[in-house]
This record gives sequence, structure tokens and C-alpha cells, in this order.
Amino acid sequence: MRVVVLAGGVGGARFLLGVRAVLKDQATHQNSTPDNLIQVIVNTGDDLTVHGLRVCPDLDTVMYTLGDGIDTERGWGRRAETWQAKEELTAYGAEPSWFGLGDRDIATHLIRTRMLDAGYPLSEVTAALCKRWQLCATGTRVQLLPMSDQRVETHVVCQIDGVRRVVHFQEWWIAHHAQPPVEEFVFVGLDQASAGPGILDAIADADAVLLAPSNPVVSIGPILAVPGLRQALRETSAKVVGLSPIVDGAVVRGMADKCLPAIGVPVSAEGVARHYGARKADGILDGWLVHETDAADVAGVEVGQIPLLMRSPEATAAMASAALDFCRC
Ligand code: FO1
Repeated sequence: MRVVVLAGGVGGARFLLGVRAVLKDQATHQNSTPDNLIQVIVNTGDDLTVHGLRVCPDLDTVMYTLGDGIDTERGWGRRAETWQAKEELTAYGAEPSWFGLGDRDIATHLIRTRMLDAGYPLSEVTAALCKRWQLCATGTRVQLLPMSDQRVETHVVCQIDGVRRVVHFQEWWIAHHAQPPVEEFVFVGLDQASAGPGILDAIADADAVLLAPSNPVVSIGPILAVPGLRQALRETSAKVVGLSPIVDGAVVRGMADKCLPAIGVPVSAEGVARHYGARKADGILDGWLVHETDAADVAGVEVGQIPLLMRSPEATAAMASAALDFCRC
């Protein structure tokens, strides 16, 4: 089965563990070893350069999570991390002191920065980094596809201490704790960007396309904004099914509740579904999975109700299984 998943960071990475587990389980229960392929289209709008290093938070969160190197408490960065380099940089007064660069994590950024400087595109750098992390499982290959090889960065137009400012998303999210009221999210570089290699074909050839329960504005949003992406989703023969990131009327973690109002979307399962829109209209969704206590009524979108809290690997696998079943029918 060829499954394409659009994903951001923490929530998307956890959901992917479920998708991989379901396909692996199916592979081990079938006599012929099928060749499943999960192609993850990952948001790169969070990417930034700090201390001369190129950091790709969502690509790294997905890679570390699927590669079992993630710090599960934080949801980002490496397990058993240390922060000596960060402390030394701060002692020198080097900014940004607010960005948590872990010593183990720095190795990833050094390799990435060296390869980018040598002219390798981000897609090839990502494939090279993933070789170490063994993302595949029995009968299931996993490929991480940056949404674009061109640099696209999410910047936030907001009010900080009464002054209208434009800051990088990471600064808004980390240094200002997503507090400053947002006027607009701007995806800088988008007009010069094209879909990463293999992405449009992956969507066209998919048996299923899933929108992970990631932030609809700053994770899924930049991906959908890449030229040609929405059209590819509207044209694929695969079903396109999303999972609501709003569970029991609220965000589970992250800052979707601070982002959705900035684009005029209600913080609800139905609000997000309407935002993505029905493929039968001019949107992208065929199906939408909401938590058992939520509801959504969107013309042209088939809505399913299942537990959407990723409390355990089994719960996450059940979500993935329900989404894939939706695509098969
Ligand atoms: N999140 C934080 O809240 N504080 C940090 O200092 C921080 C550092 C960081 C470094 C590398 C990385 O891959 C992720 C990091 N994150 C940090 C998480 C990151 O801001 C978020 O995962 C996403 O970009 C937003 O979903």
C-alpha cells in the first residue's frame, strides 16, 4: 500500500508511528511480504538558521521519532540530550539564547549545513540523514519528503509590547511563548518555491493520502500552500482523509488555538474541516475523523468519530487503522 501523509512536528510524528505500526502488522500477517511505502510530506516552514546552522524542526522531529531517538517528554530533540554548547554560546552572549540547541542535535545540523553548503538539495540531505535512523519496518519503507527544496520560512506579523513586529515563527513560539496576538502568518519564499522532488507523483500514485493531526495553520498550511500541492490532492485517485487536531473542543498540545483565530477559523473539529474544504467543492477532503465527543457536518465530507487521543501506541495505531480503512472503502 502506498500511503502519503502530510505532517508537521510532534503530533504528526506520533501519528506516523501508528501508521507504520499498522502497515507493519498487516505485512507480518500476510504470507507475501508486501512492499508498503509511507511517503511523509513534511513542513519546512519552521526551519531557521541559528549560529550558522540550518535547523529543520519538523523534519528532525519526524526523523528522531520514527528512528526512536526522540525525547518523548519534550516531543522534540534527542533523548539523553545535554546542553553544554548552548551554555557556552550563552556565556559568550551569542544570540539567539532562547533557542534550545542540544549537543547531540547539533551533529544533525552540522551534517545538514555542510551538505547544503556543498550544494545538495534538502531532499537529498534528508535522505542521507535518515539512512542512520532506520525509519523502515518489516515490509514498510518510509521516506521523508521536505515539502520544498527551496527555503520557505513561516514568519509572524504580531504585536509585541504594542509594537507591530515580524518575527520568525520559532521566535514567536519559543521566545514569546506564542503570546503576542497574531495579525498574519507569512510563508516567506513560497512564491519562489516548488514542490519537492517526487511529491506530486507520490500524491498521484498514492492508495491513501492522510492529513496528520498537525497544526492546520503553521504545519499543514505551508504544505498546502506550496504551488501545485492542493491541485495534486484534488486530482489524485486516492481518498484524502484528515484527522482533527482539535480534540474534545481543544488543542491537545501546541498552539493551534492561537493560530486558527488569526486566519478566521473556529477552534473546532468542524471549523478545521471547513477550512480544508470538501474535495467535492473546492477543497481537499473526502473524509474527516473527529474525536468521539466532537462533531462535524461539512457537505461532501464523510465524517467518522473515533478516539483521537494518542495516549498509547495502540490508540495511535487504531487512529491510523481507521484512517486507512476510510481510504479503502
Ligand atoms: N521548542 C521549544 O519550545 N523550545 C526550544 O528551545 C526548541 C528548540 C528546538 C530545537 C530543535 C528542534 O528540532 C525543535 C526545537 N523546538 C523547541 C521545537 C520546535 O520549536 C517545534 O517542534 C516546532 O517547530 C513547532 O511545532
